[in-house]
Amino acid sequence: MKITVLVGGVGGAKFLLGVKKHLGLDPFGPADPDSPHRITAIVNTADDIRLHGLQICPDLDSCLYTLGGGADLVRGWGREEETWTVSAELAAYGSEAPWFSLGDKDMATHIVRTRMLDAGYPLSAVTEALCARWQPGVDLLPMTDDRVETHVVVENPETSDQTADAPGLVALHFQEWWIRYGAGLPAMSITPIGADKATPGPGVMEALAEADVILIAPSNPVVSIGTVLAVPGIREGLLASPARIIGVSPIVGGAPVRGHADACLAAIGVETSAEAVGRHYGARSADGLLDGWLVAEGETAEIDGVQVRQVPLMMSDPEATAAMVAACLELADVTA
Ligand code: FO1
Repeated sequence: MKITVLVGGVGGAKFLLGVKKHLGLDPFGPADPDSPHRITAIVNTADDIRLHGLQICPDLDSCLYTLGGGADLVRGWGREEETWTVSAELAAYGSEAPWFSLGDKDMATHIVRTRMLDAGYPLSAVTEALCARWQPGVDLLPMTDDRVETHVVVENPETSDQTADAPGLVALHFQEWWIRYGAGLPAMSITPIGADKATPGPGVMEALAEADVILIAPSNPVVSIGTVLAVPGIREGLLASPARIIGVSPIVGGAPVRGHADACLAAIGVETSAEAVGRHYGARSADGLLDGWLVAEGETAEIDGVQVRQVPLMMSDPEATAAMVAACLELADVTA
């Protein structure tokens, strides 16, 4: 069976653990060469940021480390048993973005990636090289090899007294809005800069066309899934695929399970509920994406043209997540 999954960072990586588990793979181990199954993740790259001369790809790295068994699953990003010596030294020098903590082990990934990018390798080739070490057990495909960067327009938080009466607006890199300000500044707009000129990365369109089922992970609908869909061609590739498309709600009990999806949804005028996000993705029969939509137990969602199922949605461990994946495949009427 070929399963293609659209993913962001933390939530997407945890969801992929469940996909591996459901297909009988060790969630934290390499692919089984004898397995008849193939998992392809189309990963958001619009969170990427260049800092200290290094290209950092948070969502790709969350997948790499989590699926390769090197992630700190409690913190949700970065490496396990991490130290922060270099980051502290950078801050001591007054270097840029001290609010963005870079672990010492994590730094090695960014140095290797940046050297390869500067040597002219596309992000997809770089990711393949990093996967040779980490063996994530799934094909990790950047949504595009082109530069796409989510920026958020907010009221200028740095108003000085002479601009107090007209603070004006400022565009922050997504990471600054997300980390430094905890997504606490109301976003006037959230834009994946460069998406309109980007093309799908190598293997992306094939992964959509050849899938037996396409899953939309419980990632941030705006800055993870929305940005993947913003790459011209990807939405069309989903709709043209013979595979059924099943999404999993990232909202449980009217709140994001993790992160600040509510602040992102507010920015695009979508209510923070499983039903509203399902309607936002839309029914495939009505120019949307979904054939099926998983919501948490006890929740309801009326979405014309979309089959909705209530299942436990807490990804507390790979087994629990595997049960969610099983529910997705059942809804898609495919069996592993
Ligand atoms: N998230 C934080 O909340 N604080 C950080 O200092 C931070 C640093 C960081 C460094 C590398 C990396 O790959 C991810 C990092 N993240 C941090 C998480 C990151 O903001 C998120 O993983 C995604 O970009 C949002 O889903």
